[in-house]
Amino acid sequence: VTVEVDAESGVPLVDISAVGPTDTPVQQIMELMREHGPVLRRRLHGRDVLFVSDPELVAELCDEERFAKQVGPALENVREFTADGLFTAYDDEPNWAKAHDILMPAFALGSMRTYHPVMLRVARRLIRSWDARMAAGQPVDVAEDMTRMTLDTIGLAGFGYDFGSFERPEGHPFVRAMVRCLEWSMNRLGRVPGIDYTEQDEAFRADADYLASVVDEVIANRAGSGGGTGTSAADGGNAGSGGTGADGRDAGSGGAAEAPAEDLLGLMLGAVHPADGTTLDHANIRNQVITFLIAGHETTSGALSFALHYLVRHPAELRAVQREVDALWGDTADPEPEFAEIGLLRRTRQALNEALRLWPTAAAFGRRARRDTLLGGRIPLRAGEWAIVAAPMLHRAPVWGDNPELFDPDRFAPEAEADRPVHAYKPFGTGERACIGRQFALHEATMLLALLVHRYRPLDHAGYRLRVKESLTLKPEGLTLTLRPRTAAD
Ligand code: MNH
Repeated sequence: VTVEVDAESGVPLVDISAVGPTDTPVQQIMELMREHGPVLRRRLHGRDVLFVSDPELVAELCDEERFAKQVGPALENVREFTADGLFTAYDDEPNWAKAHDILMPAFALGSMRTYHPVMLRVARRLIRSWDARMAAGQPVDVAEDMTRMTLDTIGLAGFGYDFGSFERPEGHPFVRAMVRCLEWSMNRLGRVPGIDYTEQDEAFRADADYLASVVDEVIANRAGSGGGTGTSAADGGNAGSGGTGADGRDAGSGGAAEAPAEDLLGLMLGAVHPADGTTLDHANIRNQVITFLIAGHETTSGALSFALHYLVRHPAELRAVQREVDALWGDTADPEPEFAEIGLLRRTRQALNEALRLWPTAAAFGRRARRDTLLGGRIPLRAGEWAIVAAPMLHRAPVWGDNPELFDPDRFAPEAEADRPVHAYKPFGTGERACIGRQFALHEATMLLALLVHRYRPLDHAGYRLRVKESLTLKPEGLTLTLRPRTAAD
């Protein structure tokens, strides 16, 4: 790694070509920023990217008058399999505004009420699975089960489609193909000129085609839906009917399931744009479904996994969350959380916010200058040039106090929040391209975390040391826990 500081702007130019971006590029940027400060230009094989985590400069980048979302190199790669879906659409692509306008109502806070029963139903799948593990004295793989839970939730709530992930020892193949596609998107950023990557690209293409085939099945299930027996997703491996079994137990075994009145797919297939009366075309709907299946579960799963990790690591914080849920649900064996109760779970929500501070699972977002400008009065950006906000370091900036590595949910007490600059916390991006699924994610995650700490005493049986795995998003790698039932003493 070589470094030279630009005399005019004071921005260090750090050339990492000798080491490459490694398999943890976000953590590499964090290291570089710890060493060279909160603004730096990273050079890799002649390509330069400006990374920013200084809260004042980030506040400028979040000014929608001066900057807009940039589909940076990482998202350009994701675009290879999500095209003009909401996440990877260019600002000026007509389908972005169209899909945004059609789908917004489905993500208003009030709409969460319609997803709540489905979220609870899938939360119970995870609990049943964890009960069985507990009874057998076996540890649970946290990130894997959180991923099962979040995938089944977005599948059912968004598209009336049941991935039945808890019935599958290896999880749903959709998840593995998706993770490989995300890894391809990430690793492609570090390609060395002159090397042949045909093999990787062909494997990627096969995975992307498979994702598309699952999505076509999700759509076909609806289009021709008389409901009824579900066919399993494209691997052909899973028989059985979706939905709720006669004994009231939720079998969750794959395929079509009853959808809420107006879910995402219903909106996309039916709704006409308020302004021009047109609907989304088939190709775009396919891109949206694939986008939501990915964006709608991968990051939430990581957030839940980090939150549980930190609660286990900080027993006093775990007890604080347990006091909160106990006050609501007492020692009821199987609480029936109501929609409105989830909003009361402040302490649980604070723990999640704090986990997302330390490890914002979608760690970076790009901002493009709308016109020639000077960032911080000293860093020139031409119209069209862009910078990347590195959220994990923004979230460790001096405004967070002198021990930013400490997991401390009190940082999200209302008084503390009022004292902080508004742009110091950006786990969900910014502006009109900020996360559309934020309320969805927080409702789902808060409810599950609350139900888990209400029911179990989670134990670190293996002396786990946090390792953060990067596949474009972040997850704690290899986190397993054993579970005990709560007793009066804990
Ligand atoms: Mn989500 C955009 C983080 C959960 C659907 N999401 C973004 C962005 C961030 C983000 C950051 C902005 C990226 C950028 O500027 O380039 N999202 C998260 C996190 C969680 C999350 C940390 C969970 C925790 N996201 C969800 C869920 C859904 C979802 C759940 C769907 C149900 N997110 C989206 C979509 C976009 C997005 C769609 C793109 C919105 C747009 O550009 O119009």
